Amino acid sequence: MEGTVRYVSEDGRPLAELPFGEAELLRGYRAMRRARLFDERAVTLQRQGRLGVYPLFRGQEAAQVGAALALGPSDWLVPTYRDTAAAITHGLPLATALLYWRAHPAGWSFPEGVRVLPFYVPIATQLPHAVGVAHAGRLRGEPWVVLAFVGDGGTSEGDAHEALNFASVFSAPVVFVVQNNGWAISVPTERQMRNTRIADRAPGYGIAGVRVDGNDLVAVWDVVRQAVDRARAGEGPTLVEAVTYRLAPHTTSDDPSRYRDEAEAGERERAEPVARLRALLEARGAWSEEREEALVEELRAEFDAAVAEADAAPEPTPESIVEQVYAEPGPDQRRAWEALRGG
Ligand SMILES: Cc1ncc(C[n+]2csc(CCOP(=O)(O)OP(=O)(O)O)c2C)c(N)n1
Repeated sequence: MEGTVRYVSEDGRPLAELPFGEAELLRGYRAMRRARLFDERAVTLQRQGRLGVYPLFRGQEAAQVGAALALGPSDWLVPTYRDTAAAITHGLPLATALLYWRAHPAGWSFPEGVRVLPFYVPIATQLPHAVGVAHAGRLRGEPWVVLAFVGDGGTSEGDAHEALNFASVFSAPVVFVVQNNGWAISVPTERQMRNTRIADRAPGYGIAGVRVDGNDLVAVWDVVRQAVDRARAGEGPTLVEAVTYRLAPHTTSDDPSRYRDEAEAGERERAEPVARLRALLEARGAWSEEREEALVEELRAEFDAAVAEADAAPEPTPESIVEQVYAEPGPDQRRAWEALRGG
């Protein structure tokens, strides 16, 4: 991990003076633990038939939560399907996230005031959109910075190149966070690209690039915070490569044992982010088993309340499939709507 920003070792020892105080570290731990609980419980709901296909993020909590914590309330988050942890950290209500993964119309548009775009499933499509939001904000004199996520595989798409180039030329206030989690479904990073150091592409676009240990919450938070500050100051975009690992299957429909040596995943458990920050906090006397139990109980109650709220959403009607495609339905949508209504 040469040339990679890291503050905390895999066993939770500080490697440098930490840029955050205890209250911030506790806030970061809470947000990561909350995200992990969401992931665990979402899988259970999916197995019960109460969510559709669900993309897990276990092992990537620090990359997502650290980046989201670096945002201010006016900033926008543009997530891929993988980034529920980031979205709930930036204010997406848990019930809305559940409804989204339930493919319920009430989860298709996010509540007013929540500056999170819906999860993008087509790979890298979100990047030109993110740059557009950033550029538009500048033209309108809005103070927002846009944080866009993409996977290592997603960086091979044309959209990624177009977004990086446009953002560079127009100094758009955008931060690209690549979660390099080692795999694009079954394709390992080494088979996706010759140069697996994705941050090294930044100089080619004339922008800043940083490689960070994506399992180190402190490092991700600090690096992205600096990138957000630069963007806000008009100093242009940054390409942040967060090196992490997808401990879980690609989605609940995937079986990684078909393509991945699962001993590898077992080995990577050692570097995982939640236990790492917990070890750091415990060594400082700022965390304990009792505090953990109390937190988990509180988070379970929060999640249960979100499930109850999602369950109470009205049963969707068939025509809702086409209602939100355009502001004004075109002839095709209108025809589909009539047919779905039995007309
Ligand atoms: C345009 C497009 N092509 C192909 C797919 C199918 N697909 C879904 S996920 C995925 C791999 C993405 O890998 P990566 O960008 O590394 O993200 P990760 O899932 O590892 O977070 C592919 C090819 C898609 N969703 N969209």
